[in-house]
Amino acid sequence: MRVTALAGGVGGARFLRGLLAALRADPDPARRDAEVTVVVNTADDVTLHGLRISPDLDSVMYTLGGGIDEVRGWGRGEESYGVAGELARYGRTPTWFTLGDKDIATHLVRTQALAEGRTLSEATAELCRRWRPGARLLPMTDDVVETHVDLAVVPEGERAAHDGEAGGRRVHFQEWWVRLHAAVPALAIEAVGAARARPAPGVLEALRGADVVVLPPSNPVVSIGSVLAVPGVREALRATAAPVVGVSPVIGGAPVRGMADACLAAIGVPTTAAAVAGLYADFLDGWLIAEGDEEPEPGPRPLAVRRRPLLMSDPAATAALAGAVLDLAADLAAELGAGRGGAA
Ligand code: FO1
Repeated sequence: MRVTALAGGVGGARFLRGLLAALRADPDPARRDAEVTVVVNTADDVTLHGLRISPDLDSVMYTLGGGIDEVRGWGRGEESYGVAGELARYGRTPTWFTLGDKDIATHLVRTQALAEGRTLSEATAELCRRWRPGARLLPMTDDVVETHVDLAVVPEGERAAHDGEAGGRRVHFQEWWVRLHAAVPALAIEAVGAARARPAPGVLEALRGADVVVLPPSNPVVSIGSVLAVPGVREALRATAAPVVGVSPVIGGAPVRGMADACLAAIGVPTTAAAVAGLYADFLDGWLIAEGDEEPEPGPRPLAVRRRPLLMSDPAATAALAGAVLDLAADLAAELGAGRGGAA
């Protein structure tokens, strides 16, 4: 069985750990021996202190490989910050993005690989040879795509860049997310470079050739949305014979974690499970929502909706949620196996 997931950072990584646990514990050998491919968002990537940093690839790699900082969901566990302290003493900025000493080794390996002309896919494969995540991690693209955010106002306490500057100052996503805590409203969020980006090797095949495609509860705008912005990805999701099943990242009008509401507000989408399903309506076949949440309006495709506890409060809860996704996919495969073909 081939399972392909799209994923962003922290929430996606935690879900994927539960998915792998559920598969590996399943008595059905098709599930137990499933090949899992994860297509990971790279639009959070940023170059700081001369290092190329891929936060979502690293969150997935460390979480599945056992090296993650469990509390934060990013960076390494048992970390020290000696280098970051030295950089600050040199007056190097930014200091708001804290790089741990062990984490820096990952960025050095990636940066050196890229400098030697290898691709992000190749650098990721090298890093995964150490971490052995138990799934194939693919960047969504090997081209540079970066999320930039147009701020609605000049951040509190900052000087306007020029007289009359009101909104529209453009910052890298990481500055908006980490330094400004997404507290400054965004006029627009753009995955810069996405329109010219090519899917990384294996990405389209992993979507078209899957038996199941899974959308973890990652940020629908800056994580899943960025992956969908890579030309060819959406078409592959529409065309795949696999059932595409997602988990709502929103419970009761609020994001489960992170600040997806700030991102949804920036694109004028309500923070509801139904509205997020609407962003995926042209390819989604199944959607898991929390007990009290509204079902999505009927869209261009039949959508099977199930209510499940969505809080990934511990590994067992996460594995149970992943199991519910696999069960819905199996039910849909049975139906789709019969009727698929005409579905646009
Ligand atoms: N998030 C923060 O809120 N503060 C940080 O200082 C920070 C550093 C950092 C370093 C490496 C890395 O891979 C991720 C890091 N993150 C940090 C998380 C990062 O902003 C992620 O992109 C978000 O969590 C969204 O995925």
